[in-house]
Amino acid sequence: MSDTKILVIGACGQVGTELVENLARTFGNERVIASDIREEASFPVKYIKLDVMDREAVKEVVLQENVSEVYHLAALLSATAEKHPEYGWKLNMDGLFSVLDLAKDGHLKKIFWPSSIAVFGPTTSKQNTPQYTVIEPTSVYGISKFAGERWCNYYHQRYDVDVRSIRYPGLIGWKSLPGGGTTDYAVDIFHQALKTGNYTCFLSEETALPMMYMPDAIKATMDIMAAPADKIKIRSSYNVSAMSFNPQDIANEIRNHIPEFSIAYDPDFRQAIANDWPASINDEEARHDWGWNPEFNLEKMVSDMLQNLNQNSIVKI
Ligand code: AKB
Repeated sequence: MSDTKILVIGACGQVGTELVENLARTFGNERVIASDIREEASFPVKYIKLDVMDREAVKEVVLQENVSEVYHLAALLSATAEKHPEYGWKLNMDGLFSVLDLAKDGHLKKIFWPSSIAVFGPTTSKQNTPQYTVIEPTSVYGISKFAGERWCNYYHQRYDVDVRSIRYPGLIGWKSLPGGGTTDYAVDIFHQALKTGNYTCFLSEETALPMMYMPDAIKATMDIMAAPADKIKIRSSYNVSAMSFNPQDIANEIRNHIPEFSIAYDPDFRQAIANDWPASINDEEARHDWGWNPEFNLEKMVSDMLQNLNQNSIVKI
């Protein structure tokens, strides 16, 4: 821990915003650097504008700042990548190679890179989807994440790169607005429930998807990175899960706090993406290998989300 220096790439995103805070709290502000494509950003740590597609710039930051570990979060999510397929593939893949090659060349000790439930496709069993199964992604994002998983495993096997990965489900948090994901209805719904008392959902009411509250996602991310290397048996990416619900489930739970809340359903292009994803995930390997154990279920998450959005006046009622 004494010589740990962490660079978070894509720090301004939904995960990065909270991950930087938690890493700074654990390791100290001076041991964490936040970076993203934006000119400026407000973090409790040093911020550097960085384009992950610029390999030389990434290498320069890693060497100049004596970075030992990279959390590489920058990516185009599912819905946005469908609108910009070539850029989505390029950003998601070239960005990963920028970081993997630095580790291969001995400049990094450890890498975290997130995969996603998006790697699963319509030929995968939807209920309690296992770690090892048929994987035929149909979205640009899912294809890039599955390819990335195979490259992470290759770089570990061939070059002994210590890269660790988890397949994020839909993530829900109150500290940042969502950024182009198919599961992001589950964030938007809270903001609309508090602002207007109603929400029109872009997925159908019975579309069940694997979901996770952000505190659990941050816990999984930091736990897999803290685990001894010999505990990480899977070097593609681990299934992780916390809960599974559909838009009607979360609307009903919100109504337990806001009785007058109403929801309508108007599925758009994101319905086709969601239709190919699992409804629930089996994560027994993550629980066995490195002690994964989520804290939040739907009831606890809804209560915490509404309390924080209210208290932090992020949403004007
Ligand atoms: C998305 O919806 O694209 C992401 C994901 C499931 O990885 N939240």
